[in-house]
Amino acid sequence: PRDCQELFDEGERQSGLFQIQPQGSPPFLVNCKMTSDGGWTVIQRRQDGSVDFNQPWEAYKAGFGDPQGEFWLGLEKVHHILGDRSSRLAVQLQDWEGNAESLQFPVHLGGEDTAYSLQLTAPVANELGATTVAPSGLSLPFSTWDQDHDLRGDKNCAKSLSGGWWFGTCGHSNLNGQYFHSIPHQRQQRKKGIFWKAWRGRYYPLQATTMLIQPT
Ligand code: MYR
Repeated sequence: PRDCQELFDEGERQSGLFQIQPQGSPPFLVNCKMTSDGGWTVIQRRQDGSVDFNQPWEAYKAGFGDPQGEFWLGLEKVHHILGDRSSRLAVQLQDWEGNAESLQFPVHLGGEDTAYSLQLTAPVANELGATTVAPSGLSLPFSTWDQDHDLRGDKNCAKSLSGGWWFGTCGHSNLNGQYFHSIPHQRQQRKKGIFWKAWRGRYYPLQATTMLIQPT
């Protein structure tokens, strides 16, 4: 099968690790989450701080971590799974008080020649709270401390925060930030954490996150 959705279409209903082979790619293992609306591929999971997410470009490209625990699947694999298809991204967030939030939106991801730019339509980018959005939408490249493509000329978001992400202005979100087991007193520390501003705010380090994709 080329992705988790195809496994689902073949009748698989159990979530877990499966080998897939997207077009033009060698086979590799992924975590599939089977739900009532189909098969999703898990591309990121944070839950206990057991894996260091402050990694350089090559690591974000290839992937790292533990498929049974915390991991980043890797931009090249995500790009292979999505290909040129339009897809849905789901983001699941948990705070330290037992609250959960779940978001879903359509995305398109470019290849390494575009620094794995995330393409969002104008309505979606606006709904997500992007700072400046052209009528044609938002194209946001991926950044790490050693490859700065963020939208801030004066700053390297990945360096002043932590981890690799589709950074725009540094303040929107960072699900690959540093994992804190309790909320640090100092803001300077807190801002390096895992955050989603539109939910718990800029300075609230989240307890757990999962990111999933599904070609549509
Ligand atoms: C800004 O104004 O700072 C940019 C706001 C755009 C934020 C969009 C981030 C969404 C990240 C989702 C990951 C998609 C994985 C395929």
